[in-house]
Parts: sequence; C-alpha cells; structure tokens
Amino acid sequence: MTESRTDTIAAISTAPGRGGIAVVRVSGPDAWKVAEKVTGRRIADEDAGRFRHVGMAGVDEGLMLVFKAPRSYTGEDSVELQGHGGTVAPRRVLEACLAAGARLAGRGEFTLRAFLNGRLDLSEAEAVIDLVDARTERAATDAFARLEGALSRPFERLYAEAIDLSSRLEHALDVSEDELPDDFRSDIDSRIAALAREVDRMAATAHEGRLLREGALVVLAGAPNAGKSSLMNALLETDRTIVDSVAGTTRDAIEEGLDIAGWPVRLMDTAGLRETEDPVEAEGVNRARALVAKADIVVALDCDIPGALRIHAKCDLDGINGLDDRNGLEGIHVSAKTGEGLQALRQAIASRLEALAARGDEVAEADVTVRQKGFLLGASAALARAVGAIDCVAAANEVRTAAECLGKIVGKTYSDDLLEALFSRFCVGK
Ligand SMILES: Nc1nc2c(ncn2[C@@H]2O[C@H](COP(=O)(O)OP(=O)(O)OP(=O)(O)O)[C@@H](O)[C@H]2O)c(=O)[nH]1
Ligand SMILES: [Mg+2]
Repeated sequence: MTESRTDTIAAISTAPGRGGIAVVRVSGPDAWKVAEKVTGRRIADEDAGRFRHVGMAGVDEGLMLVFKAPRSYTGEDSVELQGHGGTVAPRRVLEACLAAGARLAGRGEFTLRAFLNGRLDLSEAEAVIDLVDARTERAATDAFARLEGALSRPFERLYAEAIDLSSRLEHALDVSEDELPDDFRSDIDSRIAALAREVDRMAATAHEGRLLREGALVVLAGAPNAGKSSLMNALLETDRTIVDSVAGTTRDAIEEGLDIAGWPVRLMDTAGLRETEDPVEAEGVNRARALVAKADIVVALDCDIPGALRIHAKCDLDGINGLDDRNGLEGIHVSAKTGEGLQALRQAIASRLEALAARGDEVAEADVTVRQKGFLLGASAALARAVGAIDCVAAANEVRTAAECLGKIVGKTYSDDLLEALFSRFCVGK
C-alpha cells in the first residue's frame, strides 16, 4: 500500500498453469505507451473497445483490447494483452511490459484503483473477492448481488441518515435553546433509535454471509464403528478416510469441502465418542467433542446429541444378525454401503442450513461480511449511547462516531490499514 497509486501497473490476471489463453493486464497513465512498446503498434482513441491482433515483443502474439479512462475496470487507461496460456508465454509478455515501464501490480491493486477512482465502493470491492472465491452457486449469487450494489444502497442510506442527524445536532449546538422546537431532542432521539434498529437488522445478516463464505461446519459424530468414516466417503463419493471394522479407527478430525444444495459445507469426520485409555484416541475424542460443540450442524449416527440431526446408519443391515434393535432405529435411515437415504440426508442438511440462515420474516438480498458487521456493531453501540446522552454535545459526538463507522463500510472514510486489510485478501492481477 506504500506503492504509488498513480503509476502504471501490470500483472498476469489469469490463473497460473496450463490453459488456452492468458491475459496480461496493464493499467495507469502510461498503459497505452507500455502496450505500444510491447506490440510495436500505435494506439489511437478509436482503438478503445476494439480487439487487434498483435505481436508481443517477439515472445508471443495474440489480441490486444484497449480501454480509455474512465471506461475501464480501474477507471484508468488500460490494456489487456491476451496471449497463449501456460507458464512461460504470459510471464514473458509480463516481463516485456515491466521492461516497457510498468510496475508489477500488488494484490488486488487493479480493484484498489477501481475503488480510488470511484468505480466501486468498498462493499462492492469485497464482493469482487467473494465472487472469485465462491465455491457454490449460492455463494456466487450472493456475491454478485453485492457487486451489483445490493448492500451499497442500504449502507449509503444509513450513512446519509447518520450524517443528517449529526449535522442537525451540531447545528443545535450553535443556536440558543429557545430557537429549537420543543420536541427537537425527542424527534432526534426517535430517529436515532430507528437508525439503530436498521443497523442491528443489517448486522444480523452476517450469519448467512459467514455460512456462504466460510462454509457451514457439519460434523459427523457417534460411537466407534458407527459408520462415520464410511458415511463421509459416501457423501464425498471418494475414499477420503480410512474405514475399518476395528473400533477407534479415526483419531484426527478430517475435513473436506462439499456442495450441498448450493451451500458450501465443511464436512468433518471425527473419532468415535467413547471413554478410552489410549492417549491418542482420547485426544481424538476430545477434539470430536469440541467440534460437536462448535458445529453448525451435527449429524449424530445412532446416538442422541442435543440439537443434532439424528440418523440411523448401516440400514442395509436392519433385520440381519439381530441388529434391528440398535437404539430404536430412529432418524433418517442411511446406508453408506448401498447409498440408501443419502439424498434424504443431504436434503435434511440443506433445510437445516436454510433455517439457520433465515432471519425472521424478511430475506435480505445479500448478507453483510464480518468486516462490515464489525463497523455496524460499532455504529450500533454509538447510537445506543447517543439516545441516552445527557446533552446535544454528547449526542452529536456519538452520532458522528456512528457516521464514521458506517462511512468505513463503503469507504467514505478509510485508512491505509483498512485498505491493506481488505485488498490483501485478493490475488495479484485482480
Ligand atoms: N453393511 C454396512 N457396513 C457399514 C456401513 N457403514 C460402515 N460399515 C462398516 O462398519 C465398520 C466401521 O465403519 P467406519 O466407517 O470405519 O466407522 P467409524 O464410525 O468411522 O468408526 P471409528 O473411526 O472407529 O469411530 C466398517 O467395517 C465398515 O465397512 C454401511 O452402511 N453398511
Ligand atoms: Mg472412522
């Protein structure tokens, strides 16, 4: 972040590795000059928005797409050089751009410039990284809605209201009390309280946001040999974890990502719950208990765990070898061996996730991030203090604090630290 924000930057914007094409992006005041040197072609205003077939510094050939400020992703003059993919060709094109005067871009620096040039606000910039990171349809839909301003609009409204309240209170400080209407304070207080309710309502949407971005933690738990590892493998459709007829096979908790009805899920296989003398297994059991406590959803195999989704495993064995008396066969009947009940289990997990994410009567268009929630809570606390404040001076101070918190969400006010924390999550080239 200490780098200049007005020089010309370049980076490979496509994923590394084998691929059909790769895109080198150049942005900044000298972007066109850099591209002219690399391609040996003159760029004119009429080239903006057009592809041209070009050679690239004797190392590659491909298409050049020219953007003229402010009509580009960054809001600056930009060029995309689309050459052959792979490891070497794009790197050589990038090196040619650096030799022609560009600087290697830092993480998220193209998007940072887009923010600094007013092309998007901070909540939209966060949506960009979440869209790139999205692992499921649902997560991508949420991120795209935010990129399109689904959160920016309500945040702008809250910010504008806080600024208006703050300026009214500050105006009240400049005039004598009898110039103010009788109900001035009670009016302002009820508007502050209404704003606080709005802020709290938005903060509450962070929960679904977390489920979508980090994935829901779904923990398989039960006695040794209950069939947890087999069920994990069946849900993943791979042989991810070791299965054995010896009780106490799994010790470490094993995590794997999975898409269940569009929800990103972190599925965990755990050690069978029992008292044991073996210190390694005992540690595994402790970890399993901790995960059960932390889980968004616990899938309990033939055992009772409060709040858990109970299932009856190995149902293919029912009626064979006198096994049909196992714990009353409660819950969804599932067999890792035959696949019976797996779909019903997925559906049950999905509907629990829906319920976890639902917030009363109203479904928000998109959900706030953890960063945004922190500022919303800061604003909420300041507004609560403002309502009870002894005089207009104190109230004005608190409302100003709330406005600053809200301003940081969209980037009305920002510090280098804030930008650094946000954009360091990006990859180079975005
Ligand atoms: N018939 C049948 N056998 C199963 C099924 N699921 C698991 N088994 C068998 O039950 C035994 C234990 O399975 P695991 O998946 O290792 O059980 P676990 O709960 O992970 O056991 P620990 O890791 O020791 O706690 C193995 O011999 C599996 O082959 C099933 O759906 N049907
Ligand atoms: Mg196991």
